[in-house]
Amino acid sequence: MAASAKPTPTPGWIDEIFDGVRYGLAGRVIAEQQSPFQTVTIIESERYGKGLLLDGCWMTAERQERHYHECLVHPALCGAERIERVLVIGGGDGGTARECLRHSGVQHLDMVEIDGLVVEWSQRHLAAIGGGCWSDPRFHLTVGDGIAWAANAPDGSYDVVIVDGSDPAGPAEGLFNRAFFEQCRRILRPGGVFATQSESPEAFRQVHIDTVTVIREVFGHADPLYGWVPMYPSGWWSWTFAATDGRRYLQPDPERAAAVVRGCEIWSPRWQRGAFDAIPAAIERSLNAPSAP
Ligand code: SPD
Repeated sequence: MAASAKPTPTPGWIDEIFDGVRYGLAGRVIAEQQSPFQTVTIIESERYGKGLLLDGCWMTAERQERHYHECLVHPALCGAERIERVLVIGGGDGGTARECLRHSGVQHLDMVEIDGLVVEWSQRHLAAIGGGCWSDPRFHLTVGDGIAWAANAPDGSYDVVIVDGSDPAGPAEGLFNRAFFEQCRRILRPGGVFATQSESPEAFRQVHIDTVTVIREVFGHADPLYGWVPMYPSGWWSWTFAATDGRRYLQPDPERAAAVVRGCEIWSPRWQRGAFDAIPAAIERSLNAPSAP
C-alpha cells in the first residue's frame, strides 16, 4: 500500500508510484513537511490546480475534488432518516464537511482529523476545497484520533458517520477494521447511515473486497458505489454505504437531493443509481462467494 515518490523522479512531475505504475501530474511542490503522522505535501499542478499528497499518495486537488467528495457525501446525506448530527472522521482538507454543510438540515457537524498540519495547510493553501466550512457555526473541528472519538461517543449520537481517511497504511490503518466499523454502527441513531471511501476495485482490489465484506458483516448489508477520481491509482474508485435499518441510501430523499444537485458536478440521483449498479462482475462474485470456514 505504501507509495513513494522517490524512484526515478521526473523533473517537473509529481507522481504517486504504486505497484509498477506512476500516477502523475505536471507541476511543482510548494510545501512539504513531516508531521508527527506522515509527510504532508502541497503541490501546484497545471491541470488540477493546487493539491495534497500524504506519504506520497494523492489525496485531493482543487479542480478534481468534487469527483470524490460529492460521491462520499450525498448518498449518505440524502439517504439517512435524519441528518441533524453528522460525524466526519478524517477529511482534514475540508471538502467532505463543505459538501455535508450544503444540506440545510445539518445542525451540528463534528470533524475529527488526526493531523493538525493537514488542516492548517488545507486552510492556507487549499482554501477553495473547504470553502465556508471552517467558519460555519455548525462545524466543530477536533484535531485528534477519530478511532478513539468513535469509541468514546455515546450510543446513537449521530445520524450520519462519514469516514474520509487515506489508504490503510500509517495513521489511517485502523479506519478499515471490524472493531472500528462496529463502533461506527453503535454510535448511529436508528435510520442512520455510514459511509466510507473503500479504495480502488482495480489498484487495491483485495483491500476493497475485504473492506466491503467486513462492513457487510457488521451491518448485515453494505453497497459499494463506483466512480472515478482520475488522479488516484487506476482512476477507478469506490465508496461504501451501510445503514442501521437496511439499504435506505439507495433511495435519495427527493427534497434533499433537489436542494444540492444543481451545485454538483458529478452526483445526482440518476448518477447514483448507475454507480451502485456499476459493480464489476468479478467483484460481485467475490463479495457473494461463501467465505472460507
Ligand atoms: N488513495 C487515496 C485515498 C484518499 C481518500 N481520502 C481523500 C481525502 C479527500 N478529502
